[in-house]
Amino acid sequence: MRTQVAIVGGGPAGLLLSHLLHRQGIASVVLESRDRGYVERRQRAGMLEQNTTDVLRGSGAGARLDREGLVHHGIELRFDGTGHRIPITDLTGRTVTIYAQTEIVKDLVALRLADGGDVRFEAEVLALDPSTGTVTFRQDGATHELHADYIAGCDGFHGVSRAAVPDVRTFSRDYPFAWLGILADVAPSTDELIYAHHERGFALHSLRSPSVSRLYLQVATDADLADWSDQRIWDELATRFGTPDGWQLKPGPITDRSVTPMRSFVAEPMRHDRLFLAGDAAHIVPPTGAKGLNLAVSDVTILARALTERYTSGTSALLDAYSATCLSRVWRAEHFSYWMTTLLHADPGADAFDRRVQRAHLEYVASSPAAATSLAENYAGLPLE
Ligand code: RFL
Ligand code: PHB
Repeated sequence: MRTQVAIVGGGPAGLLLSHLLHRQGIASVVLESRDRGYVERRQRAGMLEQNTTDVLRGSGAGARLDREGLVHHGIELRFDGTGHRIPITDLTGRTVTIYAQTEIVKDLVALRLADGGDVRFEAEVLALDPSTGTVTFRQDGATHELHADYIAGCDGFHGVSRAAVPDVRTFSRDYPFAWLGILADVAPSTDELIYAHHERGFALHSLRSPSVSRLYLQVATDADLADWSDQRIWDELATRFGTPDGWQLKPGPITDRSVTPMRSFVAEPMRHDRLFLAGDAAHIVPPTGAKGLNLAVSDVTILARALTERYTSGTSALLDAYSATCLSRVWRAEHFSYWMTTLLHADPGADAFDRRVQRAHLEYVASSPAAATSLAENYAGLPLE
């Protein structure tokens, strides 16, 4: 079996890359280890930068996003029971959009299949060879080989691609807390996202639609979902979001729940020979900055352009620059995500000095237009060019 680009992983990075390449007349095969339903239902990101919505729209994948995406112009930081609005659009001229990763994945799978794309579910990649472009995978109980000019490693943090980069250097930070995320069938209690800092821990109020809320609670790294009854989750959220002015958090039936560890991670370089890493396969950020999916989209946008240049003009300048181009964006997002995480969480190891410094930082961001602008431009995402 032969193709131009073998894509390992059918998450947002792999599916979008396949779609962008197809638009340029470049053939690809996507190999995804899970089944379609699993990939389409996995609850994750929700906040899209303007770059991300621009890429989806510009490539013809934005029809439902345009109808159902919720455009936001600001976020609220809440501490000591008081809200401080960061007016993202006023400060940056850019907007952000709430549209779930599950919906992006559904849209891209449907588009790829409608365009005759080769997306294989339950096809697990076992090994890949960056020097020959050969990918070995298992499907329907048999082992197959796919030969390609290039391999895109879009197989997420737990995939196999990263290990095929010899001399890969990794940089990481594990945080001493995790997030318990819930999806609830209840109208959001807020129009804009609320990022709350409380001495008991961080909480985030996000949303999915006018009738579905998405909320997160900082919990211990060893938190067990069995210890978190619905009542306990709603009580804890109400405490952390509490204000003296009568604002109320509306509880409702919880339809999905999970605990996610918080980690920063970067692998360098993002290329070896014919293999290019993209998305979570190459880097992870704690979700406080809402950057993970957006970085996956910027990586594959940069990769699709580079491959297009290679196939149309024969030059490989953009491919050769791929790793460095992505990594400078990645490290900006790494810093921002780390900065937002330490600004807003309650670190169980913090001493009185740390807490005073954190307080000063929160007050600075809430009161200084310069500090708020810095947060806003990173949150809304720096332009791709
Ligand atoms: P994915 O989505 O992990 O997809 C990788 C795919 O590869 C498959 N795979 C394999 N396939 C074949 N053979 C193998 N050997 C394979 N090994 C793995 C996997 O089954 C999977 O389908 O990586 P990708 O495409 O790079 O996308 C990255 C994003 O999923 C991730 O960065 C975001 O979800 C992060 N994130 C957020 N990002 C944002 O930009 N905004 C947000 O608001 C946001 N919120 C979040 C988040 C992540 C969260 N969790 C659960 C980690 C909130 C949470 C709670
Ligand atoms: C989400 O809606 O899932 C979401 C939004 C903002 C974040 C993280 C997650 O920072």
